Amino acid sequence: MFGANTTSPLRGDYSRARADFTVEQSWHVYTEADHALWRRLYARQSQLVTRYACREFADGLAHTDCADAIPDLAQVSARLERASGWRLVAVPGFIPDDQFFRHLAARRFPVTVWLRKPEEFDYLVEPDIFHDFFGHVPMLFDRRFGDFMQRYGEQGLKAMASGALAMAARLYWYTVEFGLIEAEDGLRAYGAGILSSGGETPYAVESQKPLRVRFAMPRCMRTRYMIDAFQQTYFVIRSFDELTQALTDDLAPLIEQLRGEPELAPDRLYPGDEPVAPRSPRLAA
Ligand code: HBI
Ligand code: FE
Repeated sequence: MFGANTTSPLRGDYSRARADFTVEQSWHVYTEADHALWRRLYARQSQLVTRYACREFADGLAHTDCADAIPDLAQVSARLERASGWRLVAVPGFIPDDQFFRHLAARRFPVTVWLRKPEEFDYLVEPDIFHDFFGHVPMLFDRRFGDFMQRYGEQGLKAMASGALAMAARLYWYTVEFGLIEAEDGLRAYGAGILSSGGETPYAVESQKPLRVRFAMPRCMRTRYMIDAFQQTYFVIRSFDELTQALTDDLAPLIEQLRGEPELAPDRLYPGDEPVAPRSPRLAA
């Protein structure tokens, strides 16, 4: 009994996972140190949102109401379900691709329960609750974006069955994780990998270093990516309808067409690319 509330949820504890890889969040198990670290992470990232995130992300973040403590997933899930028909489920970490796709196809977003250590404040390779929640949940309050995610889950299952998982994963990577949008008020981020990273948020929108290319499905699905450094290429959409539209049709014919094509490098432009300029650091609200 004296041991209660002294240990945080264990990283990668799959021992209690159900067949669909969900677990109980066990919110009471987070320590005061965990909540304090969350507040620091939230404070840093939320301050970047006005300047760098798209409107949909900013609106969604306000709905999450999670500045002061690690969120109770069941509570946010109930609000989210009323807003967009999405729900949140708790998972121990990375789950198998087919299970991940199945959750998305059913409008359930898997959120990892454990929080990074203070020494991992700036970056970690695996998703933790800060990345999964702060990065992904705001956009799920947007019904159109939610529709895209659901379709991605459905098409991802089919792509997997036809041996094209890599192409589906690249589409996810360059949109859901690292997507940029050219909004009315300039270039902004909507990708969770960008918006959960203090360093990559200004980099993705303003730096002269990376390439920015107008989003096109075949280009994006052929491009390799790195998981342990800032991206070298970002793909820019004009509207979220463009994404939903891209997945309206069956992906299978495109996948068949691309199957024999070579992969593209993440650090160069190719014929047909439409470059997009970074946002000037001097402008912008
Ligand atoms: N599991 N928890 C979790 N989070 C992910 O983002 C994730 C996953 N399993 C598989 C997976 N992603 C990939 O299939 C997709 O990114 C394509
Ligand atoms: Fe993610």
